[in-house]
Amino acid sequence: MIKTEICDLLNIKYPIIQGGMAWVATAELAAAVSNAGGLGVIGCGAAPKAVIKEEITKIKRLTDKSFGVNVMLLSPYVDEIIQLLYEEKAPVVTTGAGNPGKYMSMFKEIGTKVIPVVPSVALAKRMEKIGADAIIVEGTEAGGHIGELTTMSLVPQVADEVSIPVIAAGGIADGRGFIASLALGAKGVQIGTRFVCTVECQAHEKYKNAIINSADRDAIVTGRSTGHPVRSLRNKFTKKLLELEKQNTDMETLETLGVGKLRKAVIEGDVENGSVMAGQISGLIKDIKTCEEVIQDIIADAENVKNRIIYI
Ligand code: TUI
Repeated sequence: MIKTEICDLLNIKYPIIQGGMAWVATAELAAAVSNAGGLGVIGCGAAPKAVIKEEITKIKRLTDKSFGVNVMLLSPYVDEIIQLLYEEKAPVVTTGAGNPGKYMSMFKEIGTKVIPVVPSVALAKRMEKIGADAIIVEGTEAGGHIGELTTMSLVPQVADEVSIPVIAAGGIADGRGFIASLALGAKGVQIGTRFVCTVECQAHEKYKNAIINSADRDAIVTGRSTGHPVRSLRNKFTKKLLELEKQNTDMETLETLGVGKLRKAVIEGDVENGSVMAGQISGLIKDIKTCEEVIQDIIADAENVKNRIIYI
């Protein structure tokens, strides 16, 4: 049985946290992950307060287990979302795409565990200093908005520099990735793409199939030229973006082109003209399982991998 300090900190059975993916990480998905012994996380993306309030009401109906809410700090609604999470006393808050420093004291006051996602050692150290309970160290293998360093190189560097627990993210989808993360010094993992391809995930079937049908080199990066790199599956939309980037198209035009494209793919199922955000591990994912099966398979596989390592 694999148990780490993350389990006690977050009141969960397995140290597996579900990525707070915008549009994808609804109350249904998050509740299924929490009911399976991990930490389900509602993804706020750029949704307004009323939408997230409904999701929180829903998850409280669907599970009696702990859960988290991911706040995307570039959201125009970030202040009202934070206020909502304060009122609702969210058990766990993860943050992405920025520095949650100015909200930390509010959450401390109500006992909410705050776990920022960081792409560097410097930010990890800053987060520890201002009172983060743990940190999610996300490598560039991840889907969506990404940093530059790989999980393999970033996780051990952060683990050596902070005392709070590290959670590895980016490129993890099975027991091998889970054990590798622990070997690098992490106390748990955050998994996104693998949870997209689950029965309980409400994303369009075509989005799930795009991941299942993808191969190793299909999860590519656009937006490097604007300073907002995003990883998604190669399609008509990424081709157009990359062409425009090559022509040195201005940042504003490129950013405007991205607006509404994640919704287009996740909700409408337009996997050609929409943004199919997914990580590099997409090529490993071949089927749709329940969240319970995903977690049980990771844990069982992790035990096997662990035993095999001893015989090297
Ligand atoms: O946030 C994510 N992944 C995301 S957010 C998202 S929505 C979006 N869509 C289009 C463009 C931009 C956002 C889709 N996927 N992952 C966590 C993450 N956070 N990765 C990298 C970071 C990060 C980057 C810079 C965290 C902090 C940071 O700090 C900069 C600073 O010092 O303020």
